[in-house]
Amino acid sequence: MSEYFPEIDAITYGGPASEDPLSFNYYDPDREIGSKTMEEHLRFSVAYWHTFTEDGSDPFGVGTMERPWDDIDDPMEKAHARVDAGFEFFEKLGVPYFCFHDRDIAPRGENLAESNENLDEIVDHVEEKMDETGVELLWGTSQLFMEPKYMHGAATSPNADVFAHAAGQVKKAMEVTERLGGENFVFWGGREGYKTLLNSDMGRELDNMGRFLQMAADYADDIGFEGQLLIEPKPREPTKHQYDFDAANVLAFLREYGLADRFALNLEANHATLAGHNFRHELQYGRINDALGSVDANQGDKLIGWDTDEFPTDVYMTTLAMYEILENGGLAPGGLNFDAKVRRESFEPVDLFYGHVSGMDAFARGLEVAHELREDGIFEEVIDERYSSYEEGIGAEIVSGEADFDSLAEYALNNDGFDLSSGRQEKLESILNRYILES
Ligand code: XLS
Ligand code: NI
Ligand code: NI
Repeated sequence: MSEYFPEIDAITYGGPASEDPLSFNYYDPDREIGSKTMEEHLRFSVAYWHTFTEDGSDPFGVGTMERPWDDIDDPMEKAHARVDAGFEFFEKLGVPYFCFHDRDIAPRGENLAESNENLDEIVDHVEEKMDETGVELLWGTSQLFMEPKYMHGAATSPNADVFAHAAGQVKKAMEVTERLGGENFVFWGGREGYKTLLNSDMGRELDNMGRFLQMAADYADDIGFEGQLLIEPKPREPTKHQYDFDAANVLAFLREYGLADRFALNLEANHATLAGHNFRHELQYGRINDALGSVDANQGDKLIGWDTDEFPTDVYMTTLAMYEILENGGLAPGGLNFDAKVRRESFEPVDLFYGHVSGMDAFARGLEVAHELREDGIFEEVIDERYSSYEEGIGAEIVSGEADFDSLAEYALNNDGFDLSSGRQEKLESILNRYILES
């Protein structure tokens, strides 16, 4: 079998002083941080679509990428070559997981039956490579947005035949994910949203989306799929308004349709910023609602209003993300999936390695710092102190339910002193910087 990345050796840990950008400065998979190794904490995954199927084209220009499978014309042969290249890449990078959409790994056929056949043939190959390398599937998903039939949505399409087709496609993708031992199955509502309310019945579309997800959960039970079902929020793009806007919106939807026990959230950094939140906000919102399931690790550009899916290199962000993940008790069975792509100007295969290595290092360093911040109780102490008035006296009565408006008004009429304390934001920001830069 040919080697697709012959110029790259396995990436190894070189330590903070290493000047080789094809070595890890911080990611040392076997190193223990608290009770788990870095590998167990971080559960890194490569996104098949961004890494092996994109060509760098954008609305203003054609593809730019040079890829080792470029000269293969037959779509199935090309798909097989990508599987070999993919597993070579995963192994050289040293990631334990990958993620895919059904249509990334195998080409779409003339109809659903042919697409399913293509998928089966490629999945045989994927399964062999998984056995051979030990690389596992973090999650599978269905691509329900690329084909023209999905122009109005899939589960929320006004056309019932499209709803049925989407159900058939997801059914197959779930079977394949189950067969490959996938630990999660993701629903990102690609075109589940609207361009204009002038032609849309939002109530009916949401009801249909609820029906679709209920059927998916039922089917997961039917086939004994024990993985986690995840919904990935995103506020816009490709539609003007996506129904899965953000974590809070998705949780309200799941509760309305009785699905909250069956689905958790797959939260993506760039989607958080598009929704007007920072990444930590979304992670914390998921965590406090017991719904933080998995993470699409990337970052956006603050000056650009769309999903740029850049590799995460902002250590400030990765530190606070890892802080939330540690507070959550980890992500398993979820993980950190690099839903990220190299820029179209970074067209050489080696750039795929640079991108992933820098993202893995940024999260590994974030993990180290977040762990130390928690060990030293830096924020915990300040936050506990800030809310301490609820631990005794009138505060404890509010929390226990003993207090009501009568008793509180009486208390307030006899109490003029407020023992307020400083929020200390600036002090905390300075301590955080010291931990990031020096610990
Ligand atoms: C697109 C989404 C997509 C999902 C998987 O913006 O992030 O890549 O993660 O369908
Ligand atoms: Ni994503
Ligand atoms: Ni995205």
